[in-house]
Amino acid sequence: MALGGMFRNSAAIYLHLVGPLQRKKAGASLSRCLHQTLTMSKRLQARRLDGIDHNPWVEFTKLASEYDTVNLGQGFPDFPPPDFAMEAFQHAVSGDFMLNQYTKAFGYPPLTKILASFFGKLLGQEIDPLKNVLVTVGAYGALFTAFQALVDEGDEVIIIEPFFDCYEPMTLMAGGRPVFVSLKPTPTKNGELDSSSNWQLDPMELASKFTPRTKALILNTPNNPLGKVFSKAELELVASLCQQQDVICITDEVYQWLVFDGQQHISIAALSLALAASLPGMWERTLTIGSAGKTFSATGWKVGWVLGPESLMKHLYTVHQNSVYHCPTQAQAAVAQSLEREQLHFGQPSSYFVQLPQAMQRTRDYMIRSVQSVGLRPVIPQGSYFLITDISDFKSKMPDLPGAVDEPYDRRFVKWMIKNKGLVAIPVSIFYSVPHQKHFDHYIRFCFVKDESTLQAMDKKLQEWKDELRA
Ligand code: IK2
Repeated sequence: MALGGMFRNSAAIYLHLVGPLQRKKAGASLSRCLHQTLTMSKRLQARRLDGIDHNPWVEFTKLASEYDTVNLGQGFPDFPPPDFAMEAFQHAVSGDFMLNQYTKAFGYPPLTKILASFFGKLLGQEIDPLKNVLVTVGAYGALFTAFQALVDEGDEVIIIEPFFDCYEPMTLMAGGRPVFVSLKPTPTKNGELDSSSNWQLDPMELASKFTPRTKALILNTPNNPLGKVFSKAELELVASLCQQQDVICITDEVYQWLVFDGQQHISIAALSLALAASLPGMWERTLTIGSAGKTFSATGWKVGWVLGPESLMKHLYTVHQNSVYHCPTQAQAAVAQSLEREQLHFGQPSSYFVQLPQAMQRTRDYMIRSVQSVGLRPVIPQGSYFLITDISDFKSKMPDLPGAVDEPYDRRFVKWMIKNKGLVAIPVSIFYSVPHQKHFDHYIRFCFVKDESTLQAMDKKLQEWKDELRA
C-alpha cells in the first residue's frame, strides 16, 4: 500500500508537468504500470522470511530511544577502543590511498596472514591464509556465510539455548530445521548466588537430539546472554557426539578474550579426541568464528572472520565471493595492525587481551552489587560482557504488568522498567525458541561493557528504586 501510494504521488507530479497529449499517453501507460505494481505487491516477501520478520531488537531499541534512559541493552562498549587500534584505523584511512580500493575477496592479505599465524598457534594448527581463513562483515557475516554454505533444505541444526538470537533465523533462511536443547540451571543452595557454570547440558538429552539429518551444531562459548564458558569436559562431550554422528560444529567465539576469575577459554577446534582417532577430528569439522568488534571494543568496524579446514571453507568462499565479496579494506587494515601489535604483547600485562577482561571483571562485579541491592538476583557470568538477573521476586509481587497476556513476563517487565525506571535491559526469553520461552521468562540481561559513569548512572537509578521499594 505504501509502495502504491508513493508511486501514485510521483505519477501525479509527472502528469502535472507534461503537455495534454503526452499526458493522455503517459497516463495510459502509467496506469498499466501502476496496475502491475499493485498486482505485484500481493506477495513481495520471499517465503524464507516467513515467521522471522519480527525482530525484538528493533522493538526494544526503539522503545529505549523514546525515554530518558541508561542503556544497558545492546552489547557494545560506550568507551573508545584502545589507542593503538584507533591509531591503526586513522593510519588506514589517511595512509596508503590503495586502501580505498578493493582487496582480495577472502580478506586483505596482511589480515589473513596475521589471523593464520595468531590463531594457528592458539588452535595448534598449520593455518594457510589462502585456504583456511575468510574475513567477513562482522561475526554476523561469518555466521550467515557459514549457514548459507553448509545448511541445506531439511538439514537439522542443533542450537544450544539460550542462544544468540540470529542462529534460528539464519538456520531457517538456509532452509534448515533448528533443533533446540537447553542449558538447565542446577538449583543453588539457599542464599548462594547462581553462576553460569551451574547451567549445564543433560548429556542424554543432547545425544537424543542427533539424528541422521543433523548437519551442524552451533556452539557459543563464552555464551551470549548467559556468560557461560564451556569447560573442557563439556566441550569433549559435544565434540565426541559431533565426531560419532559426523556433524559439523560452528563455534561462535567472539567473546573469547572476555573470561573472568581465572577461567580459561577453550576452542573446540583445538581438541583432539583419543576415542575417535580414525574419524575426522575437530579441526576437520569445525568453523571457528571471531569478531574484531568484540576483540578491540570497536563493534562499528564490522570485521569478523571464520577459520576452518579447506573442505568446509571452499564452500564459504563460494557464498562470500558471490554475495558480499569483501568487507571494507581500511577496517581490515586496522584490524591487521592491531592483531600484529597484540601478537607482540601476547600474554603480557600490556596486552589488550589481558587488560580488557581485567577491566570488565571490575565492571561486572560493580554491576552485581548494584543489581542485588534492589532484589534482582544475578547469575554470575564466567565470561562475555552480559549479566543475566533473575526477576522472579518481582514476578510474584507484580504479576499483572501491562502487555498482551501471551507476551512473556520478562518482555513486559523490561518495557515497564524502561518506561518507569529509565533502565534498558534485554529480556532473556528472546534468546530461546518459542516453545521454551515460558520456562525462561524470569530473567533479564544487562550489558556491562560500559564506562564507569554509565554504571554509576545505573546504580543511581537502582538506589532511587530501592528507596521506593522501602517506602
Ligand atoms: N555472535 C555473538 C555471540 C554476538 O553476541 C554477536 C554480537 N552481538 O551483540 C549484540 C547483543 O547481543 O547485544 C555477534 C556474533 C555479532 O558480532 P559482530 O558485531 O562482529 O557482527
